[in-house]
Amino acid sequence: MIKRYAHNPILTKADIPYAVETVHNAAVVKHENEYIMLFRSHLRTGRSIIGLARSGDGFHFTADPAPFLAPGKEEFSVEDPRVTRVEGEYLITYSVYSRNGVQIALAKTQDFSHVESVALITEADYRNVVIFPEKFEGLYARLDRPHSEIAPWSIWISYSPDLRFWGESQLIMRPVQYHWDEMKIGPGAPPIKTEQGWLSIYHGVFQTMDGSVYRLGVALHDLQNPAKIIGVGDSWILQPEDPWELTGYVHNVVFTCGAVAEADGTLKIYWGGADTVMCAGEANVCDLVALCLDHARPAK
Ligand code: BMA
Repeated sequence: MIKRYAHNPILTKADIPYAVETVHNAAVVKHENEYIMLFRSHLRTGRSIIGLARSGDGFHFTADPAPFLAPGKEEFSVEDPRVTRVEGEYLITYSVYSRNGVQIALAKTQDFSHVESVALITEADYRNVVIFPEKFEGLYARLDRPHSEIAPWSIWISYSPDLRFWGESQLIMRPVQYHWDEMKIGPGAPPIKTEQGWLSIYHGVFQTMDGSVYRLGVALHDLQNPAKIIGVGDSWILQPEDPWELTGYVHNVVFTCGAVAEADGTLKIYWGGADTVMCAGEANVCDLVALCLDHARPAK
C-alpha cells in the first residue's frame, strides 16, 4: 500500500546541527510551499525535545539551527508532535512527561516562528492527540488515546468550543483480539478529508516473544459525524521491514505523526523508524480508502 521513498531514511541525527541521538516521530505540514517537519529527538540525557526542519519537495529536509520546543521548568520531556491547520492557524499537540505522568499540551502558531502555548488539554495517561482540520457544528474535534485497565489503549473522540475545555468524550475504536493491532492502538496522523470520509492513519501494536511490533493501519470516519467509523482496514498498511525500522533505539517500530495529502491524490506519509530515524513514503488515497471500505474489521 505504501511505496517507500528510495532514499530513506530522509533525516537522521547526522543532519541535525545540535547534539541529538535520534530524529523520529515527526509531524509534517505544507506551509506556504514549504514542508515543515516537527520531529522528536532524544538528547543524551535520555529526554526529548522537538526540532524543526524545512523542505521544498517533502523529501530533502534541512534542520533549523536550534530546537523548536524544549521541556518547560518541571517537565522532563516533550514528544511526538502532531500539527493540524484549522481556520488559518496551526495547532500543535505533543506529549509532555513530568513527575505527574504524561499529558498532552497544545500550542498555536501561524508561521512556525512565534508559538503561543495554549494549555495542557488532558489529565495524566493520555497520548496521541490529533485534531481534525475542520470543526463540527462549531466544535473542534480530536482523537486521542487514554489508558485505563477497563478500556485498554483504545481510540476516543472529544470535542471543544475553545481548544481548552474538552468533553462529550466517547470510545470509538478498540484493539481487536488476535489481530496485528491486538495490544494497543493510537491515532497517528491528523485525519485527512476524502470524498468518502475522514481517513485516519493509526498505529497498532502486537506483542511477541521478542517484544512489541508497531505497524500502521487505516480507518475511515463519517464526514459529518467523525465519531462514526465507517470502516477499519483489516490488514496493516506498513510494517517494519527496512534495516533502520527493524533495529535502532527501539526495534521493530514504524510510528507516524503526520501525512501530507497532495493535489494529485497521493499522500506523503512520514514515520519514525525504530525510534531512531525519519522515513517517508507515498500512497494513493483511493487505495487506503478502499481498504477501509472493502476489507474491514470491526471498529469495537
Ligand atoms: C510509544 C511511544 C512512541 C514510540 C513507541 C515505540 O509508546 O513512546 O513515542 O515511538 O512507543 O517505542
